[in-house]
Amino acid sequence: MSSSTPQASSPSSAGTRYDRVWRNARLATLDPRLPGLGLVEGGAIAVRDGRIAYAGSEEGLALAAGEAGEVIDCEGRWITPGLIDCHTHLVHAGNRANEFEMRLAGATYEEMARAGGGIISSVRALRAASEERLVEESLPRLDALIAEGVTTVEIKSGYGLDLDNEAKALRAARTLGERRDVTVRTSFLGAHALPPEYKTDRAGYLARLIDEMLPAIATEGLADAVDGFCEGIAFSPEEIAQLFTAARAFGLPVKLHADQLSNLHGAALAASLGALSADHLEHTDAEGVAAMKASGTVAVILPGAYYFIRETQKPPIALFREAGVPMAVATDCNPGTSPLTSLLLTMNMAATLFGLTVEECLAGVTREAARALGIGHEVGTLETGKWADFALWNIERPAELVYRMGFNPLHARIRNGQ
Ligand code: DI6
Ligand code: FE
Repeated sequence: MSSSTPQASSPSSAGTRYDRVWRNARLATLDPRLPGLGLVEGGAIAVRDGRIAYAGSEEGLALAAGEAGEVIDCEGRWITPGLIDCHTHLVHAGNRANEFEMRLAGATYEEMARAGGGIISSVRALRAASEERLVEESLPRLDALIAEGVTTVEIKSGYGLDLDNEAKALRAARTLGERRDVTVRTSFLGAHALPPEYKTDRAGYLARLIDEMLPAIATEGLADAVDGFCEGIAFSPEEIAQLFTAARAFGLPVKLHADQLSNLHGAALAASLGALSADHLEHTDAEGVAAMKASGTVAVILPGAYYFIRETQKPPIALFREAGVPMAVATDCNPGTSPLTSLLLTMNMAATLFGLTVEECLAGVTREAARALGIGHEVGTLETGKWADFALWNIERPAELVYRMGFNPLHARIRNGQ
């Protein structure tokens, strides 16, 4: 084993087995074969070609001199998988602070949505913005997530609601992934709201979604998944079922905003269509939970929206826990119901508001978030073969990541081993 002082030599030196090794670390691997957080004291991670070649005890690595291009002494710091925000609408234009003020004066979210505010006001703003402007407005939000150790982020469309503007938003999301060192996964959320021009023609918009927008977006490879908002103020279970059946025919996985404001049995619907995840779930009942368990659908818990619109109905966490439904935790970053760009604070909310444990919170922003995006085989844990995405923290114990509010103890963020 090398000495405890950092040493570095050329990563290209001949005969090296690893490009880089992080040693003298405490690992929260989130390896599902280990109990709890999958802790390894006195741990090391070795990386080759951007992927984890070894994660475990230093003794197990038994590194010989010259075997690693670079050895980094972590000085006992904690390492977790890179954080994953698996549900965001972070590509949007403008903000809705005005509506926030109206709600403080007594209006409800649903009242404003029905009065033409809400999502539709963000649709007007996004349609008026150029693609480059959208990228520029969204970058600070992405940077805020990255600054806390996020290495993968999901970004939805849903404020365009016609082909050109939905495609513009999805391209902007892809561009964000090129401008920053982060993995972006996109979801097509054309079924977010009825656009103003179809206000009196639901069937017309649904036909357009299925026959025009979805095929074009799928063919251009702009979306990694298809999402929908199943709600009284949005789309019915029957409409969502039609759209998702079409999405599956294009080979696209589906995920659903389900049971957020009322119980339309969206969770059960999502499960019946093999959804990767059902999200929000405040009003989901025991049948919905059982259906999700049977289909392996991840429950994405979004405490930011619950908090911000002062919901009182909590998602059935105890039922998910009993049934063994995996729970992810995400910001839902959006201008209307969750203007939140801190995944650390989101974990605190999930614990404080919904009673998630520290282990559930941390698994929820790593392993289970990866699963909710269908990329659990690539990221989300510190396991051999996965991308070397991880975060080093200045903390004494993992609970600190959940406990603090508005403090960022990130020491370093590694993506693809860099
Ligand atoms: N549920 C939400 O909380 C957001 N979208 C959704 O389907 C709200 C989006 C907005 O108000 O702009
Ligand atoms: Fe959302």
